[in-house]
Amino acid sequence: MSTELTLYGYWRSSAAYRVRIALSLKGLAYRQVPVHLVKDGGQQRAADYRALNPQQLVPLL
Ligand SMILES: N[C@@H](CCC(=O)N[C@@H](CS)C(=O)NCC(=O)O)C(=O)O
Repeated sequence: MSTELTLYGYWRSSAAYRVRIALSLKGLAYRQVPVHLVKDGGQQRAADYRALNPQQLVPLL
């Protein structure tokens, strides 16, 4: 069984950076989806992201 990991993050987010480090140390492949925390008033507040993560924070794995 294989699971595709998706990391929603922002390049300046230290919390997302820590998850990238952990995934790298584990050797896990993942795809990244950028969530811009400033653009458009913060894409973490957009309805489509809020549906994925009601906390409206990155990272989301
Ligand atoms: N305890 C959370 C912290 C997540 C967090 O604070 N993320 C910040 C970026 S580092 C964020 O999404 N901020 C967006 C906002 O406050 O609207 C975690 O470790 O995942």
